[in-house]
Amino acid sequence: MNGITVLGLGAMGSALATTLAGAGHEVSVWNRSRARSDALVARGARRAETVPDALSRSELCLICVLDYAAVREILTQASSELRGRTIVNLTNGTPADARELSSWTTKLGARYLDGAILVTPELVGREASSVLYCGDAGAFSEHAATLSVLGKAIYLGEEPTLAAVRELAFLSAMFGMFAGYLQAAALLRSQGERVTEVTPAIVALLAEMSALLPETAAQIDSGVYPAPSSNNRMMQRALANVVGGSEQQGVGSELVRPIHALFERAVEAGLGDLDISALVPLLEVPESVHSTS
Ligand code: FVH
Repeated sequence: MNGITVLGLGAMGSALATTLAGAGHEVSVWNRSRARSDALVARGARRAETVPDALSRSELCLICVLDYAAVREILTQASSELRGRTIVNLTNGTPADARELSSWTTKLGARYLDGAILVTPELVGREASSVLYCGDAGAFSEHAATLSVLGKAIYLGEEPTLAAVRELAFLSAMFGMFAGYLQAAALLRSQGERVTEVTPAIVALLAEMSALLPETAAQIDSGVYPAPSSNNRMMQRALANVVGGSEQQGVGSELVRPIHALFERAVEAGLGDLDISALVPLLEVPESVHSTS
């Protein structure tokens, strides 16, 4: 049982299996739609016809599918095979998902690692690739060298929610950037401009803005918010113009209204003279009303 099992052969699962096989590991694969394993099998991977068969072949089992509902559906088909296995779940999910799956697999006798892949499938196994892990420390140290084939293996700690929260934070930053860019593109098109012509200037602006983030982070961590040259009151007015101007141009304002509302709340709370970093506490819901789902 020295091989590795990969469950789920979507874009990411296929990249994981291909990379592990390319590094010389014996890889067994299973996917709900059987045809998706054909290409890997043609390159030497071993096809498992059922989930129990796939799990029985390796101590180390990676799973990467659409969501945790699918993970649970898959592993439930082989719950009696979980004992003695290390399950590395690289599927995106919430902290509650991770906590629940960790508890369920552990009760069934498996060691559980929750992970988050920080790159697209094309980059798996390349220099730029990093994967976050949390959960069973012994399982991680035993398999760290194997997992490093996929990208830099970063262990965050035993708490099973660590990787999920970190991944959701990264996705929040990424989707925020893309949401802003989609609005920019729609506005440009409303004026008959070519998005490709203006995009290099947007890229330059975003590079300048993202260079400010370490300073913003220090303010957030210290809770000391300076009065900057670009204050929240000024930005609230500018955002009101982004909302109103978009609507005048026939562009939807659904992406920008929430951020305008947050700045409005900041001004009402007396944070108008401060830096954008002062907005973070406004997003923090008291612990007593945290949702567990
Ligand atoms: N692709 C990316 O850029 C990101 C990078 C960061 C990590 N994410 C997460 O990885 C998970 C898988 O993403 P994916 O890109 O591989 O997704 P798809 O190519 O759409 O493949 C989906 C696979 O999930 C299987 N599946 C879905 N539902 C079920 C189910 N109920 N039972 C069994 N398998 C299921 C699907 O099977 P099939 O449709 O081929 O039969 C695919 O194998 C995801 O969490 C990302 O957020 C990727």
